Amino acid sequence: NHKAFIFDLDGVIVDTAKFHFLAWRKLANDLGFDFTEEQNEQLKGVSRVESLKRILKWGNMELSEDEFQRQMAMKNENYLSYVNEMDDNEILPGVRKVLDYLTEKNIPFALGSASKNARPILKKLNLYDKFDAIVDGTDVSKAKPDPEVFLIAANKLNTPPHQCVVFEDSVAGVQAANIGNMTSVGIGDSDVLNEADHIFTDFTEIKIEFIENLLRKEN
Ligand code: G16
Ligand code: MG
Repeated sequence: NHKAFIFDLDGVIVDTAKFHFLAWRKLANDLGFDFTEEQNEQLKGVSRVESLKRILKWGNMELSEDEFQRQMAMKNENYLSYVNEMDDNEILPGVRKVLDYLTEKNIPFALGSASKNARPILKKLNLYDKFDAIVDGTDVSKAKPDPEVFLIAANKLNTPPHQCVVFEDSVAGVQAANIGNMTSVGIGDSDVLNEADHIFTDFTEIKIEFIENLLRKEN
């Protein structure tokens, strides 16, 4: 049976994906080019360093190591200026209902995020103490689609990977869950996330019966 749940942060629990997009886009614009929302899909779930590498490639640009670090720091500062305005009203619709259900039923759940800002964001959302484990960008060495972040989370939840369910909004994250032998639930566009075992547009579409079925289902 499925026994534990792992949630991505950006784009699943909270819509910080839009803040990442705004901040990366400003960086690109300041460097003299632009990129599309479609290209932005390739940044979701991807680490800060890897995101900047991809963006610079789109702009046909190379930066010195110092300048690379400086641009990353500026992006993060800009990103945090949005994050600092956030409170628990920003928790995406339908998410709390699922977390509350799991808490009530004593089913363990973890955060599995690529973000180095995950812990402060969870605190801002008043969710920090709800999670049985938190694994974020400060804990991992390999970025999604490598399953490292989810495998560490499964381990912390004392649950074998095949009994874990992962909620993800990114292609890289869905792939990481699949490679890690976990059940993947994609949150977002079904055309983009077609590799997921289950796909929902957002959490308002997820009924408690779906969670109960996952808990019953042999995997
Ligand atoms: C998130 C976002 C990515 C972002 C990454 C690193 O991951 O989806 O777009 O680049 O974290 O974030 P930071 O710059 O805050 O360390 P996730 O896994 O929560 O979706
Ligand atoms: Mg995400």
